[in-house]
Amino acid sequence: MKLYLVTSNENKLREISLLLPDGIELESIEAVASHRDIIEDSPTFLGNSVKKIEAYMDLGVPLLADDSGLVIDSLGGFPGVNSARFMEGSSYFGKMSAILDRMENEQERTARFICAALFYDPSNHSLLGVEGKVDGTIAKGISGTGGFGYDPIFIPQGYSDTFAVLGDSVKGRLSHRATAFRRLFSLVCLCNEKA
Ligand code: ITT
Repeated sequence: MKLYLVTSNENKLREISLLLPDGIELESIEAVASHRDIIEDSPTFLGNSVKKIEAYMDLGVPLLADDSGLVIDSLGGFPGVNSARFMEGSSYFGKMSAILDRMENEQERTARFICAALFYDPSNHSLLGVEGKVDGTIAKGISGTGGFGYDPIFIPQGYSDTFAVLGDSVKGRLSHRATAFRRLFSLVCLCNEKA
């Protein structure tokens, strides 16, 4: 079965491609349709994920979507659903520096990445949704070159380096996205077997 991921973020496509079970292939939606602007103004990750699916439902192909972000407790959940739009146009180095400045004297550094993942089956118009999360803390500085986005400031629980230092093998085991899509793929396979 071929699934189409609604994203313009190549890093998501790469990370999810590493998780595919036998029998499932993945392509970017932009391989079969031109880019469509999606207004991600829902207050929840799930709500924004639904908007991504709705934007391409008319194509009649099986779709996947991922809405995700970094939630920092001492900043009241910021940047949360606004993780991509916060300081839009600035580099991630600039965004991470701004966050670290805001947390300069903060001892409470707990945070988590959250991912709401959805599968849309056009044969019966059904949606399957799951959420994945990974707990951790915000580092005191920016380090590492792996991953993307806020990976250079996020230290997953049980480790002392950031996701960007730890690299794909650790991130692929622990991350919010890996947890969500492993669950989602097992549900999709289960539904396929029963169909
Ligand atoms: P699409 O909407 O096109 O899928 P996007 O990058 O805009 O791509 P989101 O709307 O889900 O995706 O925003 C997620 C943002 O949260 C993303 O741009 C990063 O800033 C951050 N983020 C999400 N997952 C992350 C991860 O695994 N590592 C680091 N940062 C992440």
